[in-house]
Amino acid sequence: MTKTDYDAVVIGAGFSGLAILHHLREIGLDTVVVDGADGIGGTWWINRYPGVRTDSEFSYYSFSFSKEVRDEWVWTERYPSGSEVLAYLNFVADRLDLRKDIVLGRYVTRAEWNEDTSRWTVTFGDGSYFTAKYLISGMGVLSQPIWPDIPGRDTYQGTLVHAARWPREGVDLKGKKVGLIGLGASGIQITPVVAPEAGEFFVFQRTPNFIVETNNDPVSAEHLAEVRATYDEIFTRAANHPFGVDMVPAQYSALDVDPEERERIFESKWNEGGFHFANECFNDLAVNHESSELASEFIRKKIREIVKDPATADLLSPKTYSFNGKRVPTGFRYYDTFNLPHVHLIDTSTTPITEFTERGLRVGDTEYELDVIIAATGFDAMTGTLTQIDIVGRDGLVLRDKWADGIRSNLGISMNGFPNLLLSLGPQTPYSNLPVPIQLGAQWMARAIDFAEKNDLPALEATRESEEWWAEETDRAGKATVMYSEGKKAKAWFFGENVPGKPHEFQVYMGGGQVYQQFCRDAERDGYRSFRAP
Ligand code: N01
Repeated sequence: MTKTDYDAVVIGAGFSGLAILHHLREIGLDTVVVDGADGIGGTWWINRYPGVRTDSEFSYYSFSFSKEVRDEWVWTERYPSGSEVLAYLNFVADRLDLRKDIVLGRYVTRAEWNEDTSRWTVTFGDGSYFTAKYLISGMGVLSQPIWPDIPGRDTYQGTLVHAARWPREGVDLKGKKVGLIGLGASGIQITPVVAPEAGEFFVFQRTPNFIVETNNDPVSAEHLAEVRATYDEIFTRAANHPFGVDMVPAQYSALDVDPEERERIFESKWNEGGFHFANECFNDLAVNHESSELASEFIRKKIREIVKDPATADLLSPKTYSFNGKRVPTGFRYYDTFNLPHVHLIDTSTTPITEFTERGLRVGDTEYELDVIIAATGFDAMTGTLTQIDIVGRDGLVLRDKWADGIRSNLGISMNGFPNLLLSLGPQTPYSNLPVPIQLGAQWMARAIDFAEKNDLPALEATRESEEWWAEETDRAGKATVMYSEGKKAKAWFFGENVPGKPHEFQVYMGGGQVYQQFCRDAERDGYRSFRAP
């Protein structure tokens, strides 16, 4: 008979699922990972849009816990492509012999806690099920794509594709009239890669972003050897950094230096590329509106230097919010793309896209005929994957209903009413380069379960008090950043504003990854009392 009962069921075979499986095996737990997809890789299996790659450098966009993996895997690019990260995760699965405990092609539709047996029943789309004492979500934070709320989507007769559901067989763009809706991190990666393929490329922009441009260099053998030799220090620095990157946080404010010095620092970090600009110039670009505005003005100047047409440069320059007011995307020659004669930037901030038509998109009185429309319009972030399936806890409580008026969790890991349900990267966890909190979270979880098993705890379950404390701390930390402002404020997924009906609250913890990890260590030192609901 096929086995159906386990100590732990982990949903999701991406970075989280692999790390959790590895660490739960270390404490002797009989664990299975399930995933609805047909391959290992999670986000990196699903996301195959043109240009998909990391926007963190490989040295800290990877696991540190396996010396074999560190020493044997060969990274080829400073910012690895999606296919390289996917290959890395498959290598991790093989090298750590994880594959035999991963079941693919099983989509979870429901998970229900049984009070009599103190076990979860995890049901799949085909009606089959597994049972387990512990249920762990590794479903990712940005896995539930959303379409734009533009009428007439079914009317359109051309090829319509969502960036996060790019067909495995690809999309023929050669010489085609292509339209792109959405300029978050996905659209910004798509733009420079699709533009040279397309015959005409129409980029529909509602809100411009501040983009930190970078070069993507090949990784030399010397650099790889140096990273391998110092990986523990790299990971420790990333774990102690607010955003989980291997960078030394700047020590002073943008307001502490004179304008010439400020310009020199901005320029040198801009040339280092990507998040170096965001993290290493000054210590207050994310928390002080005046400093953030100085960085904004520097980037606006860069846009004017790169983009030849002044009107296009002006449109690409955000004015309604300042730098760090939204999640900052890394650009790989994004701004340069707008110098190509067949690339057209269409401003939809004042006249929104009115409708899909049979042949394309209408904006006000103008119809744009398009062979292909790409929607890079984002995700029901942080909670979407958890609320779109029925997760039923104690006394029939459904997680979706628990969170209807606001997220409640202890450290984004556990919810009152849901015994032995643990989340990797739940809502209210840090805004970060994600492999760092994923690895630390998997290790914390393994220690917590080990403690629960050795001490015969009835279950790991957040207390109500801990949920209120964490909701207040998440709110306080978010409101201390430039993401929050009564006046000049960006509309963004981190605040739940991109999904109609979602409560407007901080979905992520903005107080710093290192601060969050300290809270997790404190809970552990305290014998997990805030995870022992009466
Ligand atoms: O989605 P987004 P994303 N008409 O929500 C626009 C991670 N990620 O997939 O800003 C016109 O950021 C919307 O416009 P506006 C990363 O954490 C990481 O790009 O609301 N436009 C916006 O421009 C990221 O933050 C990586 O005015 C419409 C866009 O759609 C997160 O995923 C790569 C519209 C949505 O942007 C999400 O990024 C990719 C409409 N009706 C993603 N509706 C890497 O690290 C929506 N929009 C490599």
